Amino acid sequence: MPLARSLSITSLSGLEEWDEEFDLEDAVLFEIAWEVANKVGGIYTVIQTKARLTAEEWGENYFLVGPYVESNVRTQVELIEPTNPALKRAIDKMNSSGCKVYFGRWLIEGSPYVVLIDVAFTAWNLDKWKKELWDNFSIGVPWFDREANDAVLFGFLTAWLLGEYAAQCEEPPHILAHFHEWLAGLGLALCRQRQLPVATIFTTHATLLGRYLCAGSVDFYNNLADFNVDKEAGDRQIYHRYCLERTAARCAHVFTTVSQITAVEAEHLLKRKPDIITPNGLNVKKFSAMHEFQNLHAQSKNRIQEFIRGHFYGHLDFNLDKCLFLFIAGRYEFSNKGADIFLEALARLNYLLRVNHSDVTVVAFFIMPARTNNFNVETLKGQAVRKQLWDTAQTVKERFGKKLYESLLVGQLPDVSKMLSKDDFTMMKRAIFATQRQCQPPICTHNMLEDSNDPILTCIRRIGLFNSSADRVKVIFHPEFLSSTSPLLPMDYEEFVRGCHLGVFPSYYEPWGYTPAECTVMGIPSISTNLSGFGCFMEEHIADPSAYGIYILDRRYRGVDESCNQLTSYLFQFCQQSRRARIIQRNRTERLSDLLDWRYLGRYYISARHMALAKAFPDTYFYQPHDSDTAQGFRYPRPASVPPSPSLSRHSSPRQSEAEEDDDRYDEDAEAEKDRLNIRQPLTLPSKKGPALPYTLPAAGTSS
Ligand code: G6P
Ligand code: 1S3
Repeated sequence: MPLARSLSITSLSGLEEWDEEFDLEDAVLFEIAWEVANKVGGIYTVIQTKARLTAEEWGENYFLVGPYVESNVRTQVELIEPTNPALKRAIDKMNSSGCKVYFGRWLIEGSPYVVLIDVAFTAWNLDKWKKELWDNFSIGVPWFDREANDAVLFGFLTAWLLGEYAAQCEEPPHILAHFHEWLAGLGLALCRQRQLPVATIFTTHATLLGRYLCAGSVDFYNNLADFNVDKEAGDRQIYHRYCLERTAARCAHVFTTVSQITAVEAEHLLKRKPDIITPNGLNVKKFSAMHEFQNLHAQSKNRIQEFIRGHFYGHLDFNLDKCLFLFIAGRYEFSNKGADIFLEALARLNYLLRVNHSDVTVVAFFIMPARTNNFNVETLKGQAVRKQLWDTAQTVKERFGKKLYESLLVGQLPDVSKMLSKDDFTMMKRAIFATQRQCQPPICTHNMLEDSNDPILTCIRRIGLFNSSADRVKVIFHPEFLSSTSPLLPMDYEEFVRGCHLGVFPSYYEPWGYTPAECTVMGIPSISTNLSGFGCFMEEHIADPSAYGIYILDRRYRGVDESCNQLTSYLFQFCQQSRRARIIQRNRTERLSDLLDWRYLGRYYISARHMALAKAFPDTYFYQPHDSDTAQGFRYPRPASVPPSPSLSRHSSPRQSEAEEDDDRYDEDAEAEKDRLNIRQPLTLPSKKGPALPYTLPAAGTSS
């Protein structure tokens, strides 16, 4: 059986190269999550992007386990015969006992093997398994909770699979099973209760109780240590889910979470301190030409501008060249994701831009899926009107060109006054008349099912940002994820992000936060918070984050109003930057992408796996605790081109002197090179195997 025994990563500029020499022996890795080949939220991104590196390390011995969802399998998975003989026997045995278990390759980077289990097919076992759950764990799951029922079925089926696999192996196997989130956690608890030869890891990507408490009106971070967790879970009718989650966390050989802030939360709410923090990475795309991502920004921005031309038809009284595109995107959790303070800050920014007579216009997009019944007529009409104007211009241009050509053919300069006919003028006037509009350009692109009590729309009504001519800040709410096949804004999410100027994610509850990380690797600046895993991670590893276009809002030590003022001032400063300053800032942002690459961050997952193997099979594996206690951690220094004096570099936006702005000889590449050299020199790097993130309690903080 081919085995990948060590992994060598050498391609990270500025960051430490690393080798893993841990001998995996015959170990087999199963990674189990409800979001394997099944996109629901952020965990899908974790697993899908990490697969390539994990497959490189584990080769043929890596299997992802998830639920069988026919529509997903049709588009993402190639079903094949199981490659591993023991696994084949295990799957055959389960299938002959009334289960439906499939094996295939997931068609993503790394093409990992997947075992997909049809939980509905085995639903006839639900009552029996719920009784077993009650008898062994005293956890009762109510009949009406569909998601929890799925968690029970999935848990028993994955434990069955692992047990069956162990039974089918000729030699005593070394199985490592990594479970993600509460929906998969029961399988872990069952492995331990049945004493299977399985080393277990549980990763929580958010705690159930944390998410629920933050969404309410609770002062979460100031009271973390004081919550009566059983009561809080009971009050919110999630006690059984909470018990499943806490059991998995408590039973695991190794317990991990995605950030330090969630580690503290887990310690208080799940009553176990994580053994290691496993931050989320991404697959970073490297372009051969250094400025390619800048070109992509310009191309995507043009497409967003086209959309804006249609959306604001009849009211295009602002300069598109001076228009900045801001956006927030993600799961529609109004206050957890900070949409509330973003709107409030936009209202304040609108005021500031107006009183300062700024020529900048800001368009803020809200991309958060809500219940709708399709696009609304007014938005579709906008794009139709734009198209008609374009077609009219093309027709007139063609006629004009033909006359010009004919005149030149006979050796004459054309009589310009006769180049356009009466019909041409009529057609153009008709097209212009069609752009008349009695209403303001719409805020929302769709017909909302709960328009009157939708939180974003209600807030917009209160703060009065109605896309009027006088407003310097316009708002567009697109309550559906983006798609390149949309008739309205035909762009996929990545293209859209590239075309924007700034991502704004002022979350109150955000264990990690992929959205700002995705912005970073595309070279787009972003605003996150010191209550998000990403924000804290960047704050810890970059000396002057805002110089790199990573603005971190303080939501921990400030009240809501103060945070909102800080957000407003970040936005206002951003609006004051010149184009050149934005370009330089994007270059700096993009330079951080190695830090977020799985090829760098994957090491924490690797450490977690080694730790679990050594705990479960101490006779075979030995895990050398790293010297993280003494490691200083690494830090990107502030860019060399940022003036050292705080007075000159307030908030570190890359503002040049007037002379630089006007100086054609100002060499942006030289500036970039200077920064790069500076990054390489003074780094203090983490230990080789090091999950070196220190573990500290956050100081008591903000109120919600
Ligand atoms: C990229 C392109 C430039 C373009 C600029 C616009 O850097 O390479 O050609 O001028 O984007 O930047 P802005 O921040 O104004 O969208
Ligand atoms: C969770 O998804 P969410 O948006 O509900 O998991 C993600 C992946 O670990 C994480 O990035 C995010 O903060 C969590 O909240």
